Amino acid sequence: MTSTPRPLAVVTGASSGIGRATTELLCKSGYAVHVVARRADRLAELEDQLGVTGHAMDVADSAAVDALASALDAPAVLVNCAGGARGGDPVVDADPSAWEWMWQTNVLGTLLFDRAFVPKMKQAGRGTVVTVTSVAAFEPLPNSSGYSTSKHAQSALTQTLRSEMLGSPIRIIEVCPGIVRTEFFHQRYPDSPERADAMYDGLAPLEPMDVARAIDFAISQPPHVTLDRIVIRPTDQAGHGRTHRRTGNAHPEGPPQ
Ligand code: 8X3
Repeated sequence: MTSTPRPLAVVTGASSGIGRATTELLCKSGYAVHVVARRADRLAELEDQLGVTGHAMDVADSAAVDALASALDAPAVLVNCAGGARGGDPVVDADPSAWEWMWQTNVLGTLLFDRAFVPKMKQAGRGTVVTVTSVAAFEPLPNSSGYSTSKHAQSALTQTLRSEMLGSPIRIIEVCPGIVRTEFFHQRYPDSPERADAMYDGLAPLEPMDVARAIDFAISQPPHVTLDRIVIRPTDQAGHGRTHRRTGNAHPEGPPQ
């Protein structure tokens, strides 16, 4: 008796946070998951714990992305989760190298993975692409211009791809999370762990698994159903930078970004 091969999934930014939680759920659902991240040690842990296959690379490395796509069959699911923010300065003090990193990782990284894998999905006659953007993809926030512009661009890329896929069975899903308890703020403010921790003061943020469940739900809909754009926030957040906090350290408009 021959066994049916498991459907393939590719997840970028899988070493922590939403990417990792999504990988866990995809494994539970029976996907053979290929995980992409920069940190090889984290990938090795994931391989041990979840039985996934790790690929240590930068998502903005076009040759590496193309080589990975050539080595794999068409995935049933691609999750673009790699990304992040660097710094929190006003526009007039913006650091171009931080902008470059954000645009490379958030925008170009998504483009390279879409460009490498979507044609294979089309050829296979099925596929779902999930791109994790942010509430910053449609709500700019002061002191967050590099992140917000890159997330707007990533969202525009995703919406454009959806239009271009019209008439094909490929589903394009955008997930826009608000505040999630991840390494996001610590990577954003590496020199100020206090500033990073303050982002969670007095509120109940989303946990990575909250977002992963939404992704899992979207993926598991019947093929004719596309959850086009999912906005998911903590109940304590009414807008990007607009939060309800229960401590004395209240930030009615959010702490300075
Ligand atoms: C980050 C969203 O609200 O934590 O993507 O700044 S927020």
